[in-house]
Amino acid sequence: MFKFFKDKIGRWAKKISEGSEVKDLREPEKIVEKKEIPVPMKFNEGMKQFQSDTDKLEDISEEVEEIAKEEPGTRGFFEKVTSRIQKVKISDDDFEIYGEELRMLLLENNVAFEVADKVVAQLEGEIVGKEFLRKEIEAEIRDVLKGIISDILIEPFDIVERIKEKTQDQSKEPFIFLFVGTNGTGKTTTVAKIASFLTKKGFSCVLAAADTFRAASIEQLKYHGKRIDVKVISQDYGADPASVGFDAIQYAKKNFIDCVLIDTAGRMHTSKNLLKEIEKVAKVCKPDLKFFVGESITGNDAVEQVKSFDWAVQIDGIVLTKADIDEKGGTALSLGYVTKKPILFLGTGQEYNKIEVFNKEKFLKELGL
Ligand SMILES: Nc1nc2c(ncn2[C@@H]2O[C@H](COP(=O)(O)OP(=O)(O)OP(=O)(O)O)[C@@H](O)[C@H]2O)c(=O)[nH]1
Ligand SMILES: [Mg+2]
Repeated sequence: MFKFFKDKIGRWAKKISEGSEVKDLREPEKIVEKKEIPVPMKFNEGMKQFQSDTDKLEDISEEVEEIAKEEPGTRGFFEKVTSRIQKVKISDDDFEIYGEELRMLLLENNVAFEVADKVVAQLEGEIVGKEFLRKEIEAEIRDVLKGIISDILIEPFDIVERIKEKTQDQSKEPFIFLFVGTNGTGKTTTVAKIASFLTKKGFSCVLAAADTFRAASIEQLKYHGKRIDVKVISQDYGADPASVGFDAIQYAKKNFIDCVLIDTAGRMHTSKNLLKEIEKVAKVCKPDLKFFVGESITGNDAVEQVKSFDWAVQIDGIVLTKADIDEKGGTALSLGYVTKKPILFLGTGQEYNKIEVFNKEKFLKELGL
């Protein structure tokens, strides 16, 4: 997962560190001219001379030891050491080039324009004009980027706790989930995966086959229900989806079932009528959580989708499916940024157990940050 982003960010940070303005830390009179360097020089002699030349510098003994372990080769001792203590400053001009490269890199990796702009502008504010030690710049830029991206991703809440809060109450009201999204993003599979996840956590579940539109959708949900041993409430094709959801809630109340998961038909985010229909399901069923199910691989299009569904039903969280076949990873950033809603689950395959509770730290690591 997310391999592309990871490799490229590393290379970009390296490039900016190599290409930026280089300043020599040493005072001018202490700079040892290249011609004065005896080559080849024994390590101990070199060390002594270097230390007397640089006694005002910070402790670099660790680096020197590291260099000493290097194969004796073409690079002179001083060349090796000084290259490690050079300071690098990223100027406005440097950033103009590298910032643009980063923007392109983010866009290529499915990060939406507005999010890429924000990341680049924020990074510019934090690194331009600042001095970095050359050997540390790559790590420092990664850290700054990590902070920026971490702030964009909304911290996910614990759905198990949310369910407990509601279902432990004496009212015995079931906890209701509504799943929405465009066609084929993985809603039905996600309903089954989350029901299976919740069953393992000790909650009883019922599924509502509220996709009464697509051919074979009811049979598909019933097939999943059978395999995970969860009851499915359905009506006929063409029935009102809100009424199917309502039936499932009544069934849950009567049978003391903890959770109702309502599957809905995939619909274009541009269709006002279909968005009105999903609004009605939300009004009638009053879900506790409304999940937008989007594909990790969709990129910029998913941004438009999530905006429409959020506008129609005010989503509470996002499930990103097909993360297993996404090498980029930018969609999570974009959706989180435009909705200010958390990613709660990642779909990572076609089996029921291929669902992960979204973990920000793990995700940042996957991105190589
Ligand atoms: N690789 C992979 N495939 C997935 C994942 N989630 C769903 N799928 C596959 O995506 C396809 C569509 O899944 P569905 O669950 O039917 O999607 P849907 O959103 O309900 O589709 P509609 O009801 O037609 O809108 C199926 O082949 C699923 O097996 C995932 O996390 N990873
Ligand atoms: Mg479906």
